[in-house]
Amino acid sequence: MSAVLTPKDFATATPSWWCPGCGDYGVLAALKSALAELGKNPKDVAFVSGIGCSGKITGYLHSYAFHGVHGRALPVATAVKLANKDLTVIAAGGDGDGYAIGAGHFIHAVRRNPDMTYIVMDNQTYGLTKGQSSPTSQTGYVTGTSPHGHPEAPINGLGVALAAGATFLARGLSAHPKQLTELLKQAIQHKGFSVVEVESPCVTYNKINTYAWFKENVFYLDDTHDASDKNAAFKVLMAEGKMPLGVFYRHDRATLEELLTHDAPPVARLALNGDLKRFAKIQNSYR
Ligand SMILES: Cc1ncc(C[n+]2csc(CCOP(=O)(O)OP(=O)(O)O)c2C)c(N)n1
Ligand code: SF4
Ligand SMILES: [Mg+2]
Repeated sequence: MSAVLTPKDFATATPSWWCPGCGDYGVLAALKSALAELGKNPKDVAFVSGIGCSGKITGYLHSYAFHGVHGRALPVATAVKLANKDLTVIAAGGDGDGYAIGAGHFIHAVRRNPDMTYIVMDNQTYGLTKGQSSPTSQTGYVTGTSPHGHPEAPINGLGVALAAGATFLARGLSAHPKQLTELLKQAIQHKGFSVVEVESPCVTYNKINTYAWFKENVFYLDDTHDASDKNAAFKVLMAEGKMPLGVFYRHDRATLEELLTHDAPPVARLALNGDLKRFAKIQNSYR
């Protein structure tokens, strides 16, 4: 591996299962660029994902990786961070993974503020299971399970996170690699829990939120937005109309690791020579 790392150093040989044109390719490319530009090494990165088309991303990024259970990426990633504080921990998953089945974990991870980055790959649908409605689907989205149109209003995931005590909130678009790389770099560098929601079109199932739709319906926050102002962040996140992109909020407070001050050795450094007889006895007591 060359001394100066490039995005290629973060590539795996795994053939992609994503459909041609899927927005998730843009997320992967931007993440590789961000890690290379930050001078990270694959051995210093642990990448955890949920289940979904989005969750496959861990297979395509050369790093330590755990492709886990639907909606459960964040507790796993938090444990990885607590056991190995020197690792750069990144978690990723879909809008269903993070805002539906994993919503409870999402709120509490935000509240606990472990130092890691969470990427919500938002395609406004359940891609892997063939295009059902998700918590971010637009009202009226017609799917196999909502033939008369999805009746619910979309959730405001970043607004929820701000209310839960978020310390870094951003939104990007997978079709804008330069801007997305910059957002991901800032998120990874932030000390605390960074949420980056990336609009990542599902070209196969979502015929509403297409690349053309995003072109017409997004705008970038300009210099007048003060990302240290929580009320300003709320205002811009709650506003009706076009979807804002950029960094909404940035705030410093103690991380989960800093608050856990006991001096137990990291789990990763414990010898695997436990008392197996005692372990069996404990297990048997629960039969
Ligand atoms: C516990 C559990 N419930 C349901 C499923 C079925 N399932 C797999 S992926 C998925 C939703 C995927 O949507 P999303 O998280 O938005 O990811 P995408 O495929 O759109 O990237 C569901 C419901 C599962 N694998 N595990
Ligand atoms: S089904 Fe949609 S989200 Fe899944 S790989 Fe294909 S385009 Fe991407
Ligand atoms: Mg999805």
